Amino acid sequence: MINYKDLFDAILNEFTVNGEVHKRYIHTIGVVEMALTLNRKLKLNIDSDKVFASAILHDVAKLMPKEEMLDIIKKEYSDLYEELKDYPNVWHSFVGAYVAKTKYNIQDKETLDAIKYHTTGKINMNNLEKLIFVSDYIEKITRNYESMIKTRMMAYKSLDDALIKTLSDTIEYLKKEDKAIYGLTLDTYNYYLEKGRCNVQ
Ligand code: DGI
Ligand code: FE
Ligand code: FE
Repeated sequence: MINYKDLFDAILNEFTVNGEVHKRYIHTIGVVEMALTLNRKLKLNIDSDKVFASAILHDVAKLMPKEEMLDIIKKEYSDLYEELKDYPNVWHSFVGAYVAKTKYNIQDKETLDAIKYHTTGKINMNNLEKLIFVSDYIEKITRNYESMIKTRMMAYKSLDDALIKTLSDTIEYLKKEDKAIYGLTLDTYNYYLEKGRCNVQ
């Protein structure tokens, strides 16, 4: 059973730094709002406790010091350490799943996986994973660039179309910024490149 108020309070506390509420908090509230809205509008029928918990906790590790994150990856994801170590932007999603489990007692595997893969995606995502991945990109409070507004309009009609657009925009952005693309992000992109793949569960 998820206690909504406890999680709201906890995340406000996570994202309050030196007495100031960090922008990450309002981004998180935006993701909660978007994920619950899309779940309803698209009639995905995903358990709302899972949607709420994965949305509110998706960036829970975002402000954790990098050394602390790397320590957790070394211990908890030792098999991924070598490949993950050069991709600090990706760490918070893996570490976030660990924090959700150990600090916030989330036991549901689907919720934990939606957090774990919210940055990279993965092949063969379920609807909850797709929902959190897309909502993270198009939430209304802090993501208001023109290209995202287009993706948002798309998402109100088709989660799969929005997923492909989110993936291609992310890859484009990383290329433009000359950033190395993590293997799992590329695998996800390649997997979903052919639109037909989206409906394979
Ligand atoms: O945590 P958020 O800012 O809400 O969003 P996010 O978790 O999707 O992504 C965080 C950052 O990670 C964003 O600047 C894009 C970057 N990122 C996503 N995939 C990859 C990546 N960076 C690298 N280097 N490689 C990736 O594959
Ligand atoms: Fe994130
Ligand atoms: Fe986010």
